[in-house]
Amino acid sequence: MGFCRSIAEGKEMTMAYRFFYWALRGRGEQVRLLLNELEQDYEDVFVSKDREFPSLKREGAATLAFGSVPMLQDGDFKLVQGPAIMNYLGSKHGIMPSDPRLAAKTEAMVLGAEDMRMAYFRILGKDERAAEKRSQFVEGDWGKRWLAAWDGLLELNGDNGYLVGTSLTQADLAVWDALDAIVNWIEGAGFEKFARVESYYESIAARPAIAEYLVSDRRIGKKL
Ligand SMILES: N[C@@H](CCC(=O)N[C@@H](CS)C(=O)NCC(=O)O)C(=O)O
Repeated sequence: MGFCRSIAEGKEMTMAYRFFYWALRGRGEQVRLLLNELEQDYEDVFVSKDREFPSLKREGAATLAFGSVPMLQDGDFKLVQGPAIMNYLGSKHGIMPSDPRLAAKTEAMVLGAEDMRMAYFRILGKDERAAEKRSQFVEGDWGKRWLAAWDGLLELNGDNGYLVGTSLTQADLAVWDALDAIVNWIEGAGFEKFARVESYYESIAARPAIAEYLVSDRRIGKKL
């Protein structure tokens, strides 16, 4: 188990990460997946809109720099923006490639996952218009844009089960989480003819730490 360690009064203390987000998957789940994969101790601080959120916002720029969650606290360091949190953890725990080009590609893919997640957020809703947008998405961008993109990127990386390089990066979990949200929550969105993306999705889900987390009580998996 990895910890953030500090020395206080001659004694070694362990400090777990604190992760601030709603009690939802949303933009937070990718970070929780990554912390689990990295076997890091963390506390889920579930922020509620009418209680903790206003008081965190009152702390100003040092806490929620843009007035939004997610926020990761690592000791006295606080970081916002989901993709930046993913890249920080990837780089701090040594899964971010050291080659600058591969590192930049990894970041680009975390942002690509974020774009896909945003496309998914935009079609959620209970009204008829939202339902219509969902079927347009399933018929259109889901396969033609997103699955085709991940398929091409996996092939380009040598079909080795990772998006960048020869081992797992934070991008794989960012992408996995957005794929998982869509296939579970958008009716009709499957992997269709994209067998490569499907087997990639399954192989990430089968990683021991991820598989354990996915069935644990800790997971917010049943909520959007
Ligand atoms: N680009 C930011 C977007 C953050 C964001 O919009 N967070 C939402 C929750 S998912 C939020 O805090 N909204 C503020 C509000 O609802 O007042 C990120 O990726 O972290």
